[in-house]
Amino acid sequence: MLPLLHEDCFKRLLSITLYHAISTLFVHMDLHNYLEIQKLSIDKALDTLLPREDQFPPHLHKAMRYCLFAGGKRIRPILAIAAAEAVGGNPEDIIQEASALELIHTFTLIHDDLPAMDNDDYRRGVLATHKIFGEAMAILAGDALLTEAFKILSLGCKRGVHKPEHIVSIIEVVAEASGSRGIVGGQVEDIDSEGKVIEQKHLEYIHQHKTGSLITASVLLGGTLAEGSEQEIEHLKTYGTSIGLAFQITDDILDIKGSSEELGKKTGSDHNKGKATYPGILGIGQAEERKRELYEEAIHALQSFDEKADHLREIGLYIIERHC
Ligand code: GRG
Repeated sequence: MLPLLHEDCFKRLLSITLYHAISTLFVHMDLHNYLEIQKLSIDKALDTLLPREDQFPPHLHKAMRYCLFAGGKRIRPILAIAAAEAVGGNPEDIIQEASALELIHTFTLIHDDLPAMDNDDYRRGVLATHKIFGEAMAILAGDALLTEAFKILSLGCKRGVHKPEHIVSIIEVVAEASGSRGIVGGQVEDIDSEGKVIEQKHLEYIHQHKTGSLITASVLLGGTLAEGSEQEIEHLKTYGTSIGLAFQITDDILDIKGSSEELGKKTGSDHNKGKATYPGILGIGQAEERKRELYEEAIHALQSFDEKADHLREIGLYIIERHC
């Protein structure tokens, strides 16, 4: 084969290939560092914001912290921070509000694992909250995490870092994303669809609401608090909507192809429960294609942003290529 290529041409080809391989490696290393650094500062904020374990009633505060600090990628607060950066904001200014998103997310995980819902025993590599603290305490710990999140969001006014109208606006966005027009609506349809054959459009509604809505709210929170323009917020919304759906399609695929160790929970549970999933309706190949299409849409939505949106772009790729 080689002699067919002129030596110079071969060297150039080799250096281009090497350049791409090395630069891809650097992007991955860079993102890995970025995710680690953000995760550390979010965990620090969460630890400071939440009541300590020994604060009365200690049983409740222990339960609230148990699943929260068992693990988790912190992708929703990180998306909020990356969105703030994309519009020129300072991540430190929004760390508390971004962390509140993780409280809401963790609450949904705790309730989702309950016997009355998905009845899962493991989460984030450890026994689910209800398996350790009992069902009543898991419900109450979840309730307390949700309400604490809204307290933290409202505190943004007191801190004087953000304009009150921006705080009110993000409270509205996050509340809408959580309630019957958001996560709760998606979860209800998810439960009602178990064991049934449903249309792709219906599945898209479920995924967009039970998972996508909080992801979209996260980028909107970052963009709004960092005072992005109306047009920037609109583009962030499109990014969030596409990447949010891609996130859940990836989750569906990982439930089939992923490893329980990496995921920290049992795989194959969607199939066992008769859950409607993208691979179930379209097959793995088309589900992968749809996920990639959504990633392209998300990246396209950021085309008018400069390099300050690079973390948001890289997180998009991470979301569809992740193993856990
Ligand atoms: C919000 C008021 C309100 C009620 C919640 C229980 C419930 C109603 C909804 C369940 C929603 C749910 C758990 C959807 C699945 C979302 C999802 C893909 C979770 C996995 O997220 P990762 O991968 O997990 O980010 P880590 O552990 O990394 O944080």
